[in-house]
Amino acid sequence: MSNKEYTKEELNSVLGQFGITDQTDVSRYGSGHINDTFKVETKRGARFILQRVTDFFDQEILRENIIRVTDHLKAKGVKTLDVVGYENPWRVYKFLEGYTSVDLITDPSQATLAAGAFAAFQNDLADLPAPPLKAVIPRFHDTVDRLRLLDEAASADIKGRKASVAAELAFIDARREEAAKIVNMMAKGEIPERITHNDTKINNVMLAPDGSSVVIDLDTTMPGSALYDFGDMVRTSTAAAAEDEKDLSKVFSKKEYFEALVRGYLPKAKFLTEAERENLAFSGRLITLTIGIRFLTDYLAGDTYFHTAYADHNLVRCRTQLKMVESMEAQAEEYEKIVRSFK
Ligand code: ADP
Ligand code: GN1
Ligand code: MG
Repeated sequence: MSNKEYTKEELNSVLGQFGITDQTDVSRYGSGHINDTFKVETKRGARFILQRVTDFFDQEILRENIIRVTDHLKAKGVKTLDVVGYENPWRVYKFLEGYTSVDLITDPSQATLAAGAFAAFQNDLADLPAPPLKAVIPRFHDTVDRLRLLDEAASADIKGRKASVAAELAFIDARREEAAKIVNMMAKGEIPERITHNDTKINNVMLAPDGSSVVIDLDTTMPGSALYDFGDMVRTSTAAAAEDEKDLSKVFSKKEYFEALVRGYLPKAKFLTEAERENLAFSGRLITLTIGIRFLTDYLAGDTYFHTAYADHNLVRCRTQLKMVESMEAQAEEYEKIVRSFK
């Protein structure tokens, strides 16, 4: 879906609902694929993030989850998103001054910091009082269900694109069995369900020069697996090139960054069970394949879910994900060894 256009009047009227009337500039911000995000500058100098939440989420559940999670973290003295106001489908956060997010890591220390931040996030939410957070998008990381949705989109083929993605479909088909591994282990109780972030891509953590960090984009914080969180860090933090790089020769997973991630994650993720630790390296391949499946599904279904900037953007993204899977498969033994070396 291309970014929706809003008139100045619409945005001013929304800001008015939140008591903000002295804005000097409201402009598109960040590179998130889901929500419509704006940076708001004001006369008094205060800055805000205004977001229009996607209609794909259950809005009421989302609002409740965000408020519970941010309140819980704040009560613990953990820096988190500061909610100025929340009126579905819009919300305003204070702008996190002094922090930046990156789409691509340029130094391994960023991977170490990000991994530590996401591990701490899981720790900090482990004692969130009952009831459990509800699922904003049910079966979000359920790879088996994601394959079912891909099959549906391929059979319907509403855009007539299926024939052109035969190679991508074959790549995915060859991995169907292993794609079910974690879903099956969770169903059998061999991998525990925890409160997890579920969208740990590198631009969802804001970093400051002094090494402090704030985990953002809390929309998918809900019951999940620590493996999916670690896996998405591997997908995005070990990437040598952008998620939409067209030159696939530039796309691979960097071992040095994988090691930096494990170094940041394991010391703070003492909660992991043996079965979780054993699947950390695998989880990178799995979640990368899953996101590849999701990009391809959206491409076949006519690009309705992820924001796209051009016609085959989702296909380009799918191809980088499959290339990343190949690269991680080629380094699987080395990645396993790195995880074991931190015991
Ligand atoms: P999406 O769900 O679409 O990815 P995000 O909540 O991740 O939306 O926001 C998109 C981007 O906006 C982030 O990657 C980050 O760069 C920036 N951002 C979000 N919240 C804040 C904030 N409170 N302060 C500063 N920047 C922010
Ligand atoms: C989306 O919202 P954003 O851009 O941080 C998506 C993730 C995908 C990611 C792929 C709620 O993340 O699941 O992994 O794009 N978020 C949602 O880049 O679907
Ligand atoms: Mg985001």
